[in-house]
Amino acid sequence: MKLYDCKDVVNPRRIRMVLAEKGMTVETVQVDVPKGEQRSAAFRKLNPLAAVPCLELDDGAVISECAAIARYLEASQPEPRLLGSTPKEQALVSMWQRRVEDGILNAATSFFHHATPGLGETDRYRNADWGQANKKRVAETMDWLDRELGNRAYVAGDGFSFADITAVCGIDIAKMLGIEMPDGHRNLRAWHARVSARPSAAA
Ligand SMILES: N[C@@H](CCC(=O)N[C@@H](CS)C(=O)NCC(=O)O)C(=O)O
Repeated sequence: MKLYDCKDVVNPRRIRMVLAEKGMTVETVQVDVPKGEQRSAAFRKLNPLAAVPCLELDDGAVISECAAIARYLEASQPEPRLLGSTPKEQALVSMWQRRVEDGILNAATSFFHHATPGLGETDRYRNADWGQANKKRVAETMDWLDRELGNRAYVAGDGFSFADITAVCGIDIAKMLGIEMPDGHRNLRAWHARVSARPSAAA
């Protein structure tokens, strides 16, 4: 099994955190995303969408999309559970994972690609208004999450899950882009400190 990774960008960190939480190690190949290596013909054979992370299995199958990779890793090594145990837990993790992926992580990266120089490609479609709308979306989703975290310790319930991994990676990349957690968001800030203290957060 081989992970196509890049230390400089946000999505592969989600998978490095899953691996760290599960105590799994896999061979990794660094793909230089800032230099555009993911757009090479060789890499597009692995992932036609030209994005990392991807997990190449020993039989040659390639899995991309963090949620799909996390599902594969959870099925391969179920403990500790990151995608929930009961049907209800699994549905709540899936729901919140998607909400924070869309409203924080993907919104922050859309801001990066549309309203900043992004990765610098001249042929990439850009719409600065769309970038700013996504910046606003990150702030709105942080407001929502702050309210939700008044009722529970973690994003999807009482236990740490893949939804927390996506949220902390999204919030950290948003911060690097200048979108900070507001000072008044005490629940969100306490949750962020709790999750950032886990050894996997350094992955
Ligand atoms: N939905 C994908 C997103 C993957 C993605 O966008 N990865 C970024 C790095 S964080 C990438 O490789 N971008 C390359 C590019 O924009 O050219 C996932 O969940 O894995």
